[in-house]
Order: sequence, then structure tokens, then C-alpha cells
Amino acid sequence: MALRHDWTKEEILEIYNKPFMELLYEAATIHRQHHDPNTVQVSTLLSIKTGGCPEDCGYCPQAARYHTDLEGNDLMSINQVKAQALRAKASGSSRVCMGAAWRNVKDGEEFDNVLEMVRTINKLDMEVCCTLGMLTENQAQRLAEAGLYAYNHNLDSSEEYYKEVISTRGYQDRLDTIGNVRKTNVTVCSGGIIGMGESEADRAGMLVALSTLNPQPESVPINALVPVEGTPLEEQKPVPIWDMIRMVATTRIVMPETQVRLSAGRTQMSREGQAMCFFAGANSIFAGDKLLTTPNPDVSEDMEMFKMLGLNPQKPFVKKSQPESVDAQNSKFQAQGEKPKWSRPGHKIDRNLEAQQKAKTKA
Ligand code: SAM
Ligand code: DTB
Ligand code: SF4
Repeated sequence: MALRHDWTKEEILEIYNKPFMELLYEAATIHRQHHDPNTVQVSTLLSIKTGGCPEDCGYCPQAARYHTDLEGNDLMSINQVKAQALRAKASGSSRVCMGAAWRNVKDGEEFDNVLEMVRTINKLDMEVCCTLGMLTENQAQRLAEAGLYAYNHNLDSSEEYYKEVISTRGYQDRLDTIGNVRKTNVTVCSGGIIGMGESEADRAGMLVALSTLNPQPESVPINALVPVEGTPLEEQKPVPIWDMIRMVATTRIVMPETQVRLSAGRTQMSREGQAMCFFAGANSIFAGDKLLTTPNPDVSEDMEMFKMLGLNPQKPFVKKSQPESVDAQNSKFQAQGEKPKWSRPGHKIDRNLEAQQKAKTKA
């Protein structure tokens, strides 16, 4: 089925508010038509330049103007980045995502070093993602030439609510950077945060903005706000897990091919809650005990969860964790002189047919 780029806020709100079981069933069905439901992509975040940011994003501990306990750092060395990337690879991660607390990228020595970091990680046979703030078309092109796989630049909320949270740049600035990345062969990673006091209509508005991009982002992170003391959003109540599941499911339905990332906020989620998010279509996480500056579950805990759920980490450079299509599998059986075994939707074996075949072999 062709992807839709004309979702309206009303349609998305209707999906978001469906009876829970209907929503889960619909999202899970779409998920397994487009992806392998047992594969989850694993990324590791690395804050290569921490704190001291001139922007005023109300959620962010790295904004210089808020008094948080954060210890800032200048740009990491290329060797430090390489060592961290090797650690991430050894722990099963297929992608390193380097974050810098910058408003925008400035040409010069620091950017040259970032380009070298991208080349270095690429040589380790890992995907590289960067999130460095606003980019010009030329800077996006230089990142592409260095071998960048993805660029993360979140819309964060609806256009209307964005203004309530950030005043130092506008929604259009964000869209322009995404547009500049799109002009290259770097994939786009863009999503947002829930739990900042926004309404359901704002959540739907953000999904309208993302799903009407053509092409849709290859990856959409859904973050639950991590309230940090000293930021304007420090008092926000934790996001109910039900909202997270609904948001993931709705994202999956309106962007069927996209990798939906269960991002910040997992330390507050039970395994059962995360399992429901995976069932609803999340197929990517950030692993490692730190996100950029805030805590995240231990890798060993996540691996235990994967084992319990029978999930496998995705290998690097797989465009999409897509199952062999039901039709392709059936033609294989037919070529071997057998009847089609699989039925739509999902991948259910026809038990009757299996029994008949066993009886035939016995006879
Ligand atoms: N400075 C760059 C920028 O803003 O694009 C890159 C780094 S910035 C920290 C990347 C993203 O992290 C933000 O767009 C936001 O979605 C997310 N983020 C930051 N602080 C967060 C928090 N406290 N809780 C959840 N997500 C957060
Ligand atoms: C995204 O959407 N979430 C990640 C990544 N993209 C860069 C960052 C989450 C940051 C959470 C707050 C922190 O650790 O500083
Ligand atoms: Fe700076 Fe990015 Fe944090 Fe905003 S989200 S304050 S731009 S580091």
C-alpha cells in the first residue's frame, strides 16, 4: 500500500484515541507487514560536546541559561570517540549517535574534527548519526561525503506548542535543516518529546508535520520528557505509559516504514510497558547507561529484556528489518511442490496443512 503524506490532525487524533486494543492490533498488524517484529535496532548516544548551549529549549539540561548540576565539556578528541564507539560495538550497538550542545554548526576546526569522527566510526563498520543543531546545505553535504548515515533534528512538538518551549529559534528553522539533510543521501531522524504539558492535539500536530514530509523520516524518536532540576520543565509529571504506547502505535500507523525509536524516559518504564511499545511498533532504542546527560537502563538489563522477549539487535547497514514477504515465502513452498503455508496478516502456519503433510509422510 502506498504511503500517505496527507494525514490530518483530526484523523491522527481519532487513531490516537481508538479503544486501546483496537489501536494495538492495528499498529501491530501494520508493523509486521513492514518490519520484522523480532528485530530492534540499537543505537548508542555519545555527547561529544556537553553543556553551555546558547538556546533556551525548556526541557534541556544543556542550555547555559538554566542552573542545572551539569558538568560541561569541550569537544571530545577523535581518539576518545573511537574508544567509545568500540565499546558500543562490543556491547551490540549498530549505530553511534554523536550529540553536540550547539545551536548550529560552524565551519572550522571543530567541524573538521567532527567529520573525522564520522570517518573513524565508519571504518569500524558501524552506522554514524549526528545531532549538532542547525546545518546549512553545504555542511549537510560535507557530512554526507564523510559517510554520515543519519542526521537527528527533532521537531519536538506541534508548531503551536513549540513556541511555548523554545523562543530562540522557530519551527521553520528546524524544517529548513531537515530539508538540507534531505538534499543529501543522509537519512533523516526526526521526532519529539511527550510530557512537556502539550495537549493530545499537539502530539497529533507533530505527527502531521512529520508524516506529511515526503519522503517521511527514516527514523522517528519518541522521547518521554526526562524532567531535569533547574530547567523550566522540572516540575512536569511523568508521562503515563499508556500515552507512550498510544504515541508509538499512532506513529507506526501513520509512518509504516519508519523506524520508531523508543527514546528518552525508559528508566521510568517497566519491562511490560516497553514490551507493549515494541508490540505497538517501536523497533529501535538507545542503549548504554547514559543518554546524552541523563540516565538510561544498563546494557545488561536491556539484553536481559531482549532475551526475555526474543528480540534480536539489528545488524548495521540493514536498510529496513523487513520480513520476507508472505507472497515470496509462499512461492518458495509452491516451487517445492507444496501448498502455500502462510496466511495474511502475520505469519501463521496453517496447522492443518502441517498435520496433513505429516500424515502423508507416515503413509
Ligand atoms: N543541540 C542539538 C539540537 O537541539 O538539535 C542536538 C542535541 S539535543 C539534546 C537533541 C534532542 O534531545 C532534542 O531535540 C530533544 O528532543 C531531546 N532532549 C533534550 N533534552 C531532553 C529531555 N530532558 N527529555 C527528553 N528529551 C530531551
Ligand atoms: C532524541 O530524540 N533523543 C536523544 C537523541 N535524539 C539525541 C537525546 C535524548 C536526550 C535526553 C536528555 C539528556 O540525556 O540530556
Ligand atoms: Fe541546545 Fe539542543 Fe539543548 Fe536546545 S536541545 S538547549 S539546542 S543542546
